[in-house]
Amino acid sequence: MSRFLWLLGFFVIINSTSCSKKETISPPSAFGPIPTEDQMAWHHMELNAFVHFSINTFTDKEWGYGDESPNLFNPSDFDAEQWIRSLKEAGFKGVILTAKHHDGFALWPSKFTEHSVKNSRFIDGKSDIVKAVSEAAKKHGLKFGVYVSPWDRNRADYGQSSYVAYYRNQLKELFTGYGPIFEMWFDGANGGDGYYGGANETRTIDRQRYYDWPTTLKMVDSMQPQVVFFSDAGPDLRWVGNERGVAGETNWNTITPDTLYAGKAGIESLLQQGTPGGSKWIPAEVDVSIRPGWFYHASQDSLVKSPEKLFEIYLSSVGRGSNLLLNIPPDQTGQFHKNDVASLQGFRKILDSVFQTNYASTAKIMATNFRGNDGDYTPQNVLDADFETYWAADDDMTQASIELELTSPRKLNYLILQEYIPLGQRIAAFEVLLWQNGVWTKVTDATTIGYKRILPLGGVESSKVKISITKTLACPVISTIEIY
Ligand code: FUL
Repeated sequence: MSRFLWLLGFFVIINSTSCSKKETISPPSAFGPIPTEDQMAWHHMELNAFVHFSINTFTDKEWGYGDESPNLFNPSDFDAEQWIRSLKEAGFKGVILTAKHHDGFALWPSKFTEHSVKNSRFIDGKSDIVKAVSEAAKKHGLKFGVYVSPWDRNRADYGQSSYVAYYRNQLKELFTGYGPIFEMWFDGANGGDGYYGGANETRTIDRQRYYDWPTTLKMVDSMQPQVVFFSDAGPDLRWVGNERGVAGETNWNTITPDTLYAGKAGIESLLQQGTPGGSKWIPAEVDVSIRPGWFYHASQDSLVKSPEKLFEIYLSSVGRGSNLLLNIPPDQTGQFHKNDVASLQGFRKILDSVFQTNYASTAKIMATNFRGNDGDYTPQNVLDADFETYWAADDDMTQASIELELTSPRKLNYLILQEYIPLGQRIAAFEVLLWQNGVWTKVTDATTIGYKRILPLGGVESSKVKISITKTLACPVISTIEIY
């Protein structure tokens, strides 16, 4: 090689090195409390099932008194795979089983009580419903969770410290014997009348102190660190304040847990809405039953929620940034009733047809601003299917808008937005405008987005959509935009 060519080559190398070296623009700093990795995994699940199945299924009750004979538990054709297959086909990602409801009957052969499946005539006391369900879930790729009622109307020592030790022993059995558990659910009904080993009386406990929850949760956490704990007030997931399937139209994942106590005025709307600037990330979970009751009652066979009603609930739960925990109670055969299965199938059909073609994926997109004009934060990032890539504005931009131009005019039914919540929840108000007859026309407005917001657009025909963010707690960071 001549000396000249060698020198030329050298310059090319130098030049290309300096061109590709770009100034790094750092991502926005996290704003306020942010989700843990386990909470984030929970957010991504969106749709989970609750299964209330126990002695109550056979006594036609919602709350067993605690004096029921274990023999009453006797499903005629138990098939956990039938539950899980129906759930999987409908798109559910996890299932939470009532391992123990308030009557104290254990759905696994607990060695700490006689009040369990081991004393039922079902398979001569050889059944283990927790095992069957956890294994079916694992086989079909659903995550498994447990409801373990702290209130136990069967135990003679309920109210004493020995009962708390008993409760912990049962948790040890569940959290060491049944594989990974993604969520532990403990409800707020605590204390009242019951059998209590024959005492047949009313017992009240000090809800704040009796269970010593910090010790119990630490114990569970040491066995299975990935578990998220649900209770009325967290620590990982909060109750949404109602059992109708409705999260707040304004729904902050943040809340200050000390402000949550039973009997507080306005507690339900506080749980529904959360608090901007709350001290902890405790998202709301929306629990609701597909039937009027939590347990199966033949008298409610005609009252199963329709696919349309389930879709409405989906919009008011997942569509408002929460997860839906939909209860489907097996009947006395030990399977989901055909009416419930048909509703789940219809629900899936609606979801598939409504969210079939995402017009945003082929749209042109621009934003009033993107962070440091850096390609890592460009608005194009909201169009890919990757939650981890996002559009972010500069730090001082507390208002910004983003515009999409579709390949041709379409009838628009739904808009889906997702904030990149690993950096915190930021957006407090926004408007959606459609280009109509040569002008931008507002079709809807809303407050929070959070993990996901789904807004109806009313079937209006348009080729351009604008999202104008009018109020934020920090610069907006959006992960996904979809238009159907
Ligand atoms: C409540 C319980 O009292 C109901 O029976 C049901 O299990 C519901 C999900 O939680 O606290």
